[in-house]
Amino acid sequence: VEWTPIKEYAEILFERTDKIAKITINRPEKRNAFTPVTVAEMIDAFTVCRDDASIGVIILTGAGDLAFSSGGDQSIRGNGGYLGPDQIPRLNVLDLQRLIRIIPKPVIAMVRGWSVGGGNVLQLVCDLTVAADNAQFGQTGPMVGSFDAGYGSAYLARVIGHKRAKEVWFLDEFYSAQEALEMGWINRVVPLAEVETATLEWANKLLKKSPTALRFIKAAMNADTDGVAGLQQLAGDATMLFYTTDEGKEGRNAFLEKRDPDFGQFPTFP
Ligand code: 2NE
Repeated sequence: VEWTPIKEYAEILFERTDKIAKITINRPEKRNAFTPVTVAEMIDAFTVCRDDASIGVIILTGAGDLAFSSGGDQSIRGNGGYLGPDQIPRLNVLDLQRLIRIIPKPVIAMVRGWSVGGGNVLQLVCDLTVAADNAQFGQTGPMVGSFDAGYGSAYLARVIGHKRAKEVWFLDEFYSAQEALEMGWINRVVPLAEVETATLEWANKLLKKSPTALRFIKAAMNADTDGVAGLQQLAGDATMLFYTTDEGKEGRNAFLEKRDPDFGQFPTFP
């Protein structure tokens, strides 16, 4: 497969092949640990994907065979967050988690090697995960004096169950791809050499489905887990569709034409 660069960044790669975009954390010497800069670049790339109607599926991955991501870069962890060039302590990976959740297109995590800490939470919030057979999953927060008690814990409990989620966080052990698959933590395990082919195979299947159907399925599942914020997203998708209807347009047109709207002309289905 030929990957064409979309935009140049310092700490990530951003490429596409046809309607599939690939965002790659590119710090393999640190097992793809992320900094505020890495995260800001991912937020920018995901935003480009969100706005570009010619992109239908996004793959998130890490450079090399050794790691998807090892989480926040502990060497630049400061007092209250991770420090970038501006020295402001940030936890901007939480904004990225939200963006992956709300982007109305399928996001597939493609995991090779270590998927650890905040990196593994990124894997978790992706819609689907395809892992290589060398992948290892774990949360190490309590070991290094950190935790993600949002999606990383509460949502993890929804995905793999409360007992398992507590085991994962309390014991800080690593789980093989096969174990993660059995827990429902990930979707598919394939040999390392086949992971990109398998991920692209799923991406191409998704591209054949109705994007609006996938969008609402994602929004509905988010609404169930994200409370009012999730409902806002589902409602926003409904508003988007409503704006395309004659009934929706009648309200706007009547206002602009300074007349009473005639909503009676539109059928109400049971
Ligand atoms: C990932 C793991 C298990 C890999 O082990 P191994 O043996 O394959 O590699 P090694 O030698 O540990 O790592 C290679 C190089 O990458 C650096 C290491 O320090 C090492 O550097 P050099 O000695 O070659 O100079 N490296 C690896 N992970 C790093 C990291 N996260 N930050 C900075 N440098 C890192 C093993 O390396 C490991 O356990 N890494 C730490 C995992 C971890 O605890 N991550 C942070 C969790 S907290 C978090 O992510 C977080 C959060 O909880 C809440 C909000 C935001 C973030």
